[in-house]
Amino acid sequence: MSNVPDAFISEIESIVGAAGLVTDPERMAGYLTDWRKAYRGEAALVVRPANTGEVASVVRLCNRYEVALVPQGGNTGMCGGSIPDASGTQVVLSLTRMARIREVDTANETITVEAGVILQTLQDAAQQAGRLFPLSLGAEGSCTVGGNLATNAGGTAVLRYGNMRDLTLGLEVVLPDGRIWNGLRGLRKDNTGYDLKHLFIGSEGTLGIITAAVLKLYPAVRSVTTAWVALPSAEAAVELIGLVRGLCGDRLTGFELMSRQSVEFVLRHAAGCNDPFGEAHPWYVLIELSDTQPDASLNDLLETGIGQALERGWVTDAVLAGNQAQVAALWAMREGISEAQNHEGPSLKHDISVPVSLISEFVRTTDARLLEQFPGVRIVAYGHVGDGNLHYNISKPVGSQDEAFKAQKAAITQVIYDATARFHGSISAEHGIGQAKREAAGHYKDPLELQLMRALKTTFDPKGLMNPGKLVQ
Ligand code: FAD
Ligand code: 2HG
Ligand code: ZN
Repeated sequence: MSNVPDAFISEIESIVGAAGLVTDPERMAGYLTDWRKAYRGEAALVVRPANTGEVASVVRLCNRYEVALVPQGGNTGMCGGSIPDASGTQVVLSLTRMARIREVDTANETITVEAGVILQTLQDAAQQAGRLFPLSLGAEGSCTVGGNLATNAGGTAVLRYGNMRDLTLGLEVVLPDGRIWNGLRGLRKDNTGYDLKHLFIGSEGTLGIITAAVLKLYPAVRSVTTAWVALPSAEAAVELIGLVRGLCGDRLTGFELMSRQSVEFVLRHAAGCNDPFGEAHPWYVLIELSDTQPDASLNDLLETGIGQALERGWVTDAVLAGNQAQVAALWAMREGISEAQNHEGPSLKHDISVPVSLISEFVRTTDARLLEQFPGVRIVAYGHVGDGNLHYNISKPVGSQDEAFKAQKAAITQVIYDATARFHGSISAEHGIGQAKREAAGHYKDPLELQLMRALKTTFDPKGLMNPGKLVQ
């Protein structure tokens, strides 16, 4: 027995056909939990429309029956935004069948894609056109453009190219009443009023369903240099990024910081990962330089930078990747941290940002406070230093019980978010709010901003049917 009327189900089926409808509990299971299995929900059914017209008809029908919708892409989000609640009355709307590259316009340096296109497929399509689509993140083999837009995803190339918002020129969106907004304009200049696409980017499915986007392309990269560098402190990383940026300018395209604890987890759990150094160091960075010229002498440039940093004591050891396999191995160590931490029991994720200049002070004081109040917790700090973004994640003490650790969640998180607020930071740098941080956002976000956000939500979605329980209260 479903929690929605039979007539609703048969009308849905008449829109999307049998191929677009999932009601079998076994087939539905994968849509009801996230990749970490941290969130679990129930749904009346899963609907998988094949085109924008079908999405619009489904949304119109849900509006008529007052059935809530939960948009879903690759289900790789970190905050439970794509998972329905426990009521079994919501409909999961999966965009994964909408996976067409609609147009590549090399003269305009744009690509138009549907929301269900996998990020890696988009990167490959850009490459085939002799261009670069620069968004890059660990889940790129399974996350979708719709999810990247709805969470305004960041990743490892933001310091050079910006986040998903910066890479977007136009959107097509199905509004909560089923109307289709065609904002698929590939314009770099358009000052004709409020820039509506920016409302949908980062809205986590609470204002409408993104069905397609016009995205920016960049010149293809023809030379790359990658280094793995050991550092004595997080402070040294901030000094080093300033030095390398000063030397290399826009050629600096990656600068990822990792604590020893993070690297240890990867070495322990990720097959084929080896420590490039003979001894342990407190911190590491992965540096990537790239250039559109095939013979850009990037190795020389990076060696110069690292040499200067060694003299100043900011670097204690370094290796440059000698071939493509070594480049991939270094990136695997960085991108493997998230998965590796899952093997160490429950973890508390804190995707925070502070001004770059305050990162080391944040780490020093927050580490001390946490270890004093919660002895033995393992602090897994890593992230995108150029963006001031740390994944300040916490694993339980060795040998402690999962439940005892989980019971401390609120207290641990409060220490970290209070510190973030003291350092004028954000409690969500790139993963969004979803269901995980909704309460915290209510506490740490400016009340006027919250009020304006609620007013927008009511204007766009007066019946509250778009991803209820997520992002805004
Ligand atoms: P989902 O998880 O399916 O959905 C995410 C949110 O978007 C939900 O609220 C959902 O309702 C909404 N949504 C999805 N599609 C649509 C649509 N078409 N219209 C409206 N709303 C929609 N994120 C970063 O920013 N940087 C990283 O470096 C990064 N690294 C990651 C590494 C790993 C290993 C993993 C698992 C995740 C990582 N993420 C990272 C999280 C990141 O948010 C996602 O990977 C990605 O952006 C989400 O895409 P998705 O298709 O999986 O979206
Ligand atoms: C990353 O940068 C992702 O690896 C995931 O944003 C972070 O798992 C995390 O906390
Ligand atoms: Zn990240």
